[in-house]
Parts: sequence; C-alpha cells; structure tokens
Amino acid sequence: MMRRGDQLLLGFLFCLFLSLAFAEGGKIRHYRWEVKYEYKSPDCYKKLVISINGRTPGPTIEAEQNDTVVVELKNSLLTENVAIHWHGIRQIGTPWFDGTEGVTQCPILPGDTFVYKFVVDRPGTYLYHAHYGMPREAGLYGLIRVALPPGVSEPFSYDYDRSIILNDWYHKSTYEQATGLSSIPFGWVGEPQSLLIHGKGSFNCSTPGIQSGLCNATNPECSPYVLTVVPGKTYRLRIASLTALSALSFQIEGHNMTVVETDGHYVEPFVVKNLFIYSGETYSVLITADQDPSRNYWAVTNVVSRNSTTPNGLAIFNYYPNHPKRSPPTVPPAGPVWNDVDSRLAQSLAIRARQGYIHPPPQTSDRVIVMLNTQNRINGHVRWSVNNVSFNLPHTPYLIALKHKLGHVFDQTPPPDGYDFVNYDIFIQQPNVNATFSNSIYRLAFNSTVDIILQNANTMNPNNSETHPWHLHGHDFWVMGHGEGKFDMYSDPQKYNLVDPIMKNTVAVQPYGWTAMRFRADNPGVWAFHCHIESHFYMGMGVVFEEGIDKVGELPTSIMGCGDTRGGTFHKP
Ligand SMILES: *[C@@H]1O[C@H](CO)[C@@H](O)[C@H](O)[C@H]1NC(C)=O
Ligand SMILES: *[C@@H]1O[C@H](CO)[C@@H](O)[C@H](O)[C@H]1NC(C)=O
Ligand SMILES: *[C@@H]1O[C@H](CO)[C@@H](O)[C@H](O)[C@H]1NC(C)=O
Ligand SMILES: *[C@@H]1O[C@H](CO)[C@@H](O)[C@H](O)[C@H]1NC(C)=O
Ligand SMILES: *[C@@H]1O[C@H](CO)[C@@H](O)[C@H](O)[C@H]1NC(C)=O
Ligand SMILES: *[C@@H]1O[C@H](CO)[C@@H](O)[C@H](O)[C@H]1NC(C)=O
Ligand SMILES: *[C@@H]1O[C@H](CO)[C@@H](O)[C@H](O)[C@H]1NC(C)=O
Ligand SMILES: *[C@@H]1O[C@H](CO)[C@@H](O)[C@H](O)[C@H]1NC(C)=O
Ligand SMILES: *[C@@H]1O[C@H](CO)[C@@H](O)[C@H](O)[C@H]1NC(C)=O
Ligand SMILES: [Cu+2]
Repeated sequence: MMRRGDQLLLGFLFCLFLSLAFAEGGKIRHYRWEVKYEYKSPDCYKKLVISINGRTPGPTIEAEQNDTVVVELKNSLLTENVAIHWHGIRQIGTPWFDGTEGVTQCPILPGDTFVYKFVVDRPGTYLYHAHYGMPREAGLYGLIRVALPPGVSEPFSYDYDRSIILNDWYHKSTYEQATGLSSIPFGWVGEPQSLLIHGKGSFNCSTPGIQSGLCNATNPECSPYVLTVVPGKTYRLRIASLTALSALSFQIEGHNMTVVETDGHYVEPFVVKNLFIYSGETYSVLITADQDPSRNYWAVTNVVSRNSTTPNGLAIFNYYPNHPKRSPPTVPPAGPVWNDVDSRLAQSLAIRARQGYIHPPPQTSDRVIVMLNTQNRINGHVRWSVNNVSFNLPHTPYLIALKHKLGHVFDQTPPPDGYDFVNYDIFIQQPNVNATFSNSIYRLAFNSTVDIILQNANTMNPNNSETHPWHLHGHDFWVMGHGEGKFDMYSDPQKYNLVDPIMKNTVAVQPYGWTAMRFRADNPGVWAFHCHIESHFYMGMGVVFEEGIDKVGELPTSIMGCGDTRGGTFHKP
C-alpha cells in the first residue's frame, strides 16, 4: 500500500507533468470555485450576497496569454441556477463555454458542478460575471487579468499594476427586482443605494426607515477601499465597471490619468481628469503619485447619465507612509454633472488604437444592421426593444438547437435589419408604443463583415433618452463612429474612422445618439449582443447572432439537460 505522502508526491509529479506537457500551448490555470449565498455588508448594510469561495468581488483570474483557464464551478445556491460568462474572452473553438445561459448552455443546477475550460488568447483586462437572470448584481463577478508572455513588454511603463472593479449596489434582492420588472403594474428597480469601489461602499446608516441592527457604519467590511501608493511611482490601474444600471465617472483628486488600454486593446494615450466608464468596459490608466506626499487623496466615483440619487462612492488614495485610513483633508470632488453628454461623447471620440498596434478594419462591409433602441409596452409589460422586437430566451439554448437542428424551439423568422428611418422620430414619445416579443435571431454569413448601427431614441418618458452600453460576445468589434441625432445612412458612413479605430467588446450609445461598429463574423458559434444594463437586458434589450454553426465541433454534453435537450432524446447530426 502506498503511504499518503507518496500519493501526494505522485499527484504533484503528475501535475508537474501536466503543466510541462501543456507548456508549449500555455499553462493550465486551475480554479475550484464554490458559489453560495452569504450575509455580507459591503456598504455597511447587511444583505444576502452571492459569493465565490466566500468573496465578492470573486477571486481574480491571473493568467498569461495562451494559457488555458479551467474553472470547476460548484453551484451551492440551494435553489437558484447559475452560469458564468467570461466577458471579453472570445472562446475561439469553445463557443459552448461562453457561459450565456439560454444561448450557449443550460443553467448549472443547484448542487451541480460544471467545468469551464477555455484559452485566454490575448493579454489585457477582462471580466467574469453571472449571466443567468440577475445574480450578477448580487455580487457574482470578478476580474480576469491576462499578462503578456515573459520577455514581451507593454508599449508603456509603470512600476506597479493594480486593479479595481466599480459596481452599484442595491439592498433589495434580485428576486424582488426581477418580479417588479416583469409585473403589471411595472415596478422599476430605482436608483442603487450605493456605489462600490472594489466591493466597498458606504451607505448612510442614519437614513430614516433602516431597521436597527442591519446597518453598522463601523463594520470593517465597509471601511473605504484603500489604494496605497509610493511617492514618485507610476501605477497602472485597471478599472472595470460591472454596474447593474449606472454609467460612472472615476477620478483621483488632484491627479490626471493617462488612458492606455481598453477591453484588451492598447489606446493611443490621452490624458483625462476623470474617466467615464460604462458597465462591461475595462480601462487601464497610468497614474503617477507626484502630488504632495504628506497627505492622502480621495478616489471618487459618481453616477452620470441619470439624474441619480445614489451618493458618490469614495476610496482613499493613500500616499505611503501616511496612515491608510487617514481621511484626506479636503471635501471629495463632486465629479462631472450627470447630464453633460458632450464630455462623454468627447471621451468616446478620443479613444483610438495605439500607433503600432492598429488592426486595420475592413474598408467596406457586407451587411448593415441598424438597431433602433426603444422602450415599449407589450400587453401591459414595460419592455426594451430593438427594431420593435423585444427579446426573450427560448427554453432550449440556441447553440444546441442550431447544432442539432431543432428548428421548432425558436421563431425562425429573422428579426428586422432596420426600422422606418423616414417616418420614425427619435426625439419624441411615440404615439404607439406597442412592440412584439420574439426569440428569433440574426443569421450571419460566415466570415462576412457586419456593421451594426446602434440608434438611440426617446423613451416612453418626455424628453428622456438613456445611455446603453452594448456588449458583444465572441468578438471584438471596431468602433467606427459616434454621432448625435439620427444616423444618416448616406453621409455618416463617410465620417467613419477607417484608419485607427479602437477594437472593443463593449461600447455605449449616448442619449439621442448613434454608435457604429464593425466586426467580422468569423467565430463559429452563437453569440449574444445586448445592453449590459442588467434590467434592460432582462426587459428584452438584446439580440443573438449565429455564424458558421456548421463549423462548430461536437458539443459537450455538460451544457445540455434543459428544454428539448433533456435526457439526450435528440439525435446527433
Ligand atoms: C498564442 O497562440 C496563437 C495561436 O496558436 C499563436 O499564433 C501565438 O503566437 C501564441 N502567442 C504566444 C505569445 O504564445
Ligand atoms: C445621514 O442621514 C441623516 C438622516 O437623514 C442625515 O441627517 C445625515 O446628514 C446623513 N449623513 C450623511 C453623511 O449624509
Ligand atoms: C458594529 O461593528 C463594530 C465593529 O465590528 C462592533 O464593534 C459593534 O458592536 C457593531 N455595532 C452593532 C450595533 O452591532
Ligand atoms: C492635468 O491635466 C490638465 C490638462 O492637461 C493640466 O492643466 C493640469 O495641470 C494637470 N494636472 C496635474 C495635477 O498634472
Ligand atoms: C434631478 O432630480 C432632482 C430630484 O432628485 C430634481 O430636483 C431636479 O430637478 C432634477 N433635475 C433635472 C434636470 O431633471
Ligand atoms: C397596444 O396593445 C394593446 C394590448 O396590449 C391594445 O389594447 C392596443 O389597442 C394597442 N395599441 C395600438 C395603437 O395598436
Ligand atoms: C411595433 O409593433 C407593433 C405591434 O406589432 C405595432 O403596432 C407598431 O406599429 C410597431 N411600431 C413601429 C414603430 O414599428
Ligand atoms: C475571411 O475573410 C478574410 C478577408 O476576406 C480572408 O482573408 C480570410 O481568409 C477569410 N477566412 C476564412 C476562414 O474564410
Ligand atoms: C422638452 O424639451 C423641450 C426642448 O428643450 C422643451 O421645450 C420642453 O418644455 C421639454 N418638455 C418637458 C416635458 O420637459
Ligand atoms: Cu440599456
């Protein structure tokens, strides 16, 4: 019989062998995660949160380019399903591990373990989060940092690499929120109670009506996040937003920031005092600790684009060796006003690919899909729509349905490629706000070049148009242009940036504006494209693209088990 020590040694040697065997194609990064409910007080108010291995934000995945990430995910949520999306990872060759329940997989049932395995093929800053229902905003999110291989350096230098995730935080459970959104009369989720900087915020416990014992302002869980810096050093700060609703500005009092990366692509550097960041985006900025080192400074995040009641989020930019908890002697800067659309548009227009790292876009496209973003009513429900179609998911995930030719499980009529440009006034409340439900999808010719024009419009409220950050799965796209008002199909394409457009996976469309993007449909699979505002997607603001389904390899059975894939009664193609 083998002694335990020998077994461990053997196991160790085996692991060593595995990592050596895969050394050429990158290392294996193995994570074992347990997802469960826990009481936490991230903003001093105690509520049930969803944690990964006891933490929210969850553990950061650290990998090198071309490594394989393996996440063994155990769902210990008693009654709730889960799935995790690896946001910004294109899943080339593994479309079934995109983690989009209803699109690429069945949900992971309570008690089950699911293994995700995918390659991180590009350096940069990415995210992961729950993509089933609304649990993302209950705390199920984190960062993926992919480093360059040893010996390769970034086109900018810094002394230290740090990261923070920004989030907004609600006290109501996601169940209450989802129920309100799908009820008649409609119950809106309202503005978040606080903003979190890397999982820490500060709700005012003296707010009238707060049940005693639930909120404790001196709980160390909600002491402000501290970013300690050494005077004179330069920091790369990776900033990510996973807000449920809010568009944010982020700034560090008295310090400028140089934007150098977004969504895994190098940006031609530009300096900002505050960074606008939308849900689903990541940025790297460089900050030099070159101010008076005898004091600390505020890091502030505030809501923009909504006339919000949410108080600003605060963290401490701590100059070593000052005490990390020492409050800065100043009043925190208020941040930009919420309705200054011009400044936000200016930042979007300033983002260009870095010289030397430009991926030239195709100069023409094969297909143009204009997507009118509207708020509507269907049978008394408040919904969001694209070209008058409000999206809902079928029971059988599209990837499985398409691969196994289960044509009956979703509507086969394609959704519209545009809207009535001539007669639709984007600036007014519509006389007829009715729209239709559909689970139909866009089928794209494999390897064709597709332009998407996001066209914003007035909501069902007077003089109101909202900001929507759109996120595309399975691809990066070129940001060809942004503009105000109604997109003109004849003149606006002439203003496209065909020279050095940035590539991204998430981009915002501003109130009453348009955003044009281009991508190549060259990643066989089925990919969601949706507004990253949790409640908007829940209310139908999304579409699905299929491309090259015939080139998708055999699907793992682990993604099946729901809808028409139950019990494997269908036949293999
Ligand atoms: C990563 O893998 C791709 C495809 O196999 C290869 O072209 C590239 O050179 C690799 N990069 C690194 C840094 O290993
Ligand atoms: C907290 O709320 C109480 C009651 O509304 C108010 O008096 C107090 O000024 C608030 N504190 C802060 C820091 O906003
Ligand atoms: C609040 O938290 C502090 C620090 O953990 C603790 O000492 C104190 O007893 C708590 N107060 C209440 C009312 O629970
Ligand atoms: C920040 O940048 C602005 C504009 O370039 C400049 O006027 C200001 O002096 C800079 N502030 C610091 C602290 O470097
Ligand atoms: C913003 O909301 C506040 C109330 O929270 C209101 O007083 C103010 O008029 C609003 N501003 C605009 C421009 O709608
Ligand atoms: C909109 O739909 C409702 C049913 O939900 C219907 O009663 C109403 O007539 C429709 N309005 C128009 C203008 O078609
Ligand atoms: C949207 O669809 C509804 C229901 O089919 C229809 O009544 C309405 O006219 C359509 N609106 C637009 C702007 O196409
Ligand atoms: C896709 O299209 C590009 C540009 O036309 C071409 O270079 C490439 O070979 C095509 N790839 C495939 C897999 O067909
Ligand atoms: C909407 O905006 C227009 C133009 O700015 C203004 O004339 C009108 O009074 C506003 N209406 C409302 C309901 O705020
Ligand atoms: Cu939206």
